[in-house]
Amino acid sequence: EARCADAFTPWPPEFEARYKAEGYWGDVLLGDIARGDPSRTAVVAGRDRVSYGELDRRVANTASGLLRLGVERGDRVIVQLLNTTGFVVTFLALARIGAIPVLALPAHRESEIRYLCELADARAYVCADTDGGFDYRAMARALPVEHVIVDGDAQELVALAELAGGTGGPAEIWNRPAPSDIGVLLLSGGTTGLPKLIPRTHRDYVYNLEASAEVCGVTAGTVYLAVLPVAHNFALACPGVLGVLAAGGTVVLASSGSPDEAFPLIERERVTACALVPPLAHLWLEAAPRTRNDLSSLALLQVGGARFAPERAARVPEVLGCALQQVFGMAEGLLNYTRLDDPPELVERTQGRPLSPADEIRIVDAKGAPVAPGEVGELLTRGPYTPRGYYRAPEHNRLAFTADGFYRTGDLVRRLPSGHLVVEGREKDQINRGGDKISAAELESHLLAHPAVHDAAVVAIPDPVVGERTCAYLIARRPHAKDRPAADEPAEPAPERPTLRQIRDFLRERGVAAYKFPDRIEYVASFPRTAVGKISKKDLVAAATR
Ligand code: J2J
Repeated sequence: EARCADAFTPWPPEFEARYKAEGYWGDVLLGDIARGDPSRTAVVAGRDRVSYGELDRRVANTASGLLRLGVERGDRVIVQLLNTTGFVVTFLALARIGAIPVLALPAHRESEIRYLCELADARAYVCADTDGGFDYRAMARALPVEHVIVDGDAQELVALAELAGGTGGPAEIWNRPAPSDIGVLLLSGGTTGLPKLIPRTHRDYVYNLEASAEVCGVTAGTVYLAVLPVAHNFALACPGVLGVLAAGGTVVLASSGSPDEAFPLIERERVTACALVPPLAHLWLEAAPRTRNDLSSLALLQVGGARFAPERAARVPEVLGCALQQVFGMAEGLLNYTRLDDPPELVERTQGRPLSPADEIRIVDAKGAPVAPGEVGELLTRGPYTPRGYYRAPEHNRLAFTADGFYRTGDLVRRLPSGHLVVEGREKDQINRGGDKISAAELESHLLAHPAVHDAAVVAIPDPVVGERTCAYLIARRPHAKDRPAADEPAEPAPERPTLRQIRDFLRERGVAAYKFPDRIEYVASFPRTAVGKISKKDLVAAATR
C-alpha cells in the first residue's frame, strides 16, 4: 500500500470509513473473483473451452511463473492482449500476486506503448504474437522493459504458456495485495497531450463489477459475449468479463463484433448478454432481419460508449428480440445504466442513472454553480468507485477534479426527475469516434511534428454511421526565410501540403494507433479565434459541415 501512496490520491478517511461501513468496499481481491463451480465453463475463446477449475489452475500456475520471473507486488505490467483466454489468465494472475496490469488496447502502437512503459515504469510487457499483420513481438523488442511475455508464438521471448508450465507447482504468494492497493491501471479516453492512467483499487473495482452484475441480472446462467476489446472498462467490468466470472457465468470471447462472427457464436453458445458500441449495434440492427442464425437466446444488449440515437434504441427489442440497456460509463468510474424494469421511454431516450446509491452527482454551469433542475450542465461526480485522481498526474489532477474531490467528466448532461441522465454533448476537447476516444490535443501534437505543418486544430464532425469523425485543420508551414527566393526571383513558392494519405502514413510511421488518424484534413491560412484569442473549434466545426 505504501509504495502506491505517492502515485494516487486516496479517498479521504471519512469516505473510506463510510464506504466500508455501508458495505460498498469489502476484502475480495480482483485475483479471486472467478469463483464459479469448478466443473462449469468459465471461458470460451476460439477452440479453447476452460472450466472454472482449469481457469483457477492456469491462474495459479501463471502467478507462480510471474513470481519466478521476479514480477512482484506493486510492479506495473503493460498488458496488450486480444480477446483471448490468455487475457483472462494474465489479468487474474497479475492481480493475485498484486502486480498491476496496465491495460493497453490492441490498436495501440509504439508511440502509446512506449509512453505507457515510461509513465508506469513498467517491469514487463505482455502481448499477443501477431494480429491483422501487425507483429507485437517486433515492437516489444524495442521497449524499455525487463521482460516480454507473449500469448502465442513467442519466438525467443517468454511464452505465456511456458511461464505457467514451470515445475514445482503453484508457489506460495507470501506478499498478497491489500484491498486498498491499486489493482489495475485503466487508460483514460484523454483530453490532454499525453494519455492518463486511472488507478482502480481492488475494492473499488470489485464493487464496480459486482454491483454492475447485479443491476444487469447476471447469474451463473449468464453467457456473456465479449466483442469489444476486453481491455476496455465496458467489456471488462461493466459487468463485462469480470462481472460475469464473479457470478459464475460463462464468458465467450470474440475478436470482432461483426454479425458474421458474432451471430453464429450467439447461436452456438446460446449467448444471453452482450455489450456493443452504437456503430456495432447499428450493424446488428441491419443484419439481424436477414440472418439465418438463431439469436433467440439473447436476453440483454448493452449499448454504450457514445450516443445511441433514440430511433435506433427503440428498434432493438423488436429486431433483436432482446432487452436494451443503455450504458453511460467512463473508465474514471461513474457508471449509469438504464434499469431492466425501466419503461421503454427511459430506456430509449436516456443514458441511465447512477449505479450506486453512494454516487454523488452535480450538474454545474461554466462558473461551477449548480444549474436549475432539468437544465444542461457539466456533470461532476464522486463516489465509491470513482477515484480522486489520475496516476502520477498531480498537476492535471488539480484541473480534472474539484477541491472537494469531484471528477469533472467534461460531459454535458441533463437530469430527469427520475434521476436518469441524458447526455447532451461534451465540453472536453475529445473526439468520440463511435466509442473510440481521441484526445484532440494529443493528435494535434503528433501533427505538429510533421515538418510541413505549422499549426493544427482537430475537431469532431458529425457522421451518420460512427456518430463523429475526426477532421484536422492544418496551416501549412511556409518555407524558412533563408530558403525563400531572393528578391529578384519570382514570387515565393506555395507551401507544400501533405495529402491525407501522407499525413496518415506519417502518423503510422510515428507509431500512433490507427483509430486516431484523421478521417479528413483541411488546409486554412489561419484559424478562427474566440474573443479571448483561443482557436474557435466551434467555428471550425461549422466550416467543416457547411
Ligand atoms: C454518450 N456518451 C457516452 C453514452 C460513454 C461503459 C460504457 C462506456 C464506457 C466508456 C465505459 C456514453 N452516451 N452512452 O467505460 O464502463 C462518453 C462520455 C464519457 C466517455 C468515457 C463503460 N458512454 N460516453 O465509454 O472511458 O463522454 O468509457 O465521459 O472510454 O465516453 O469514455 P471511456
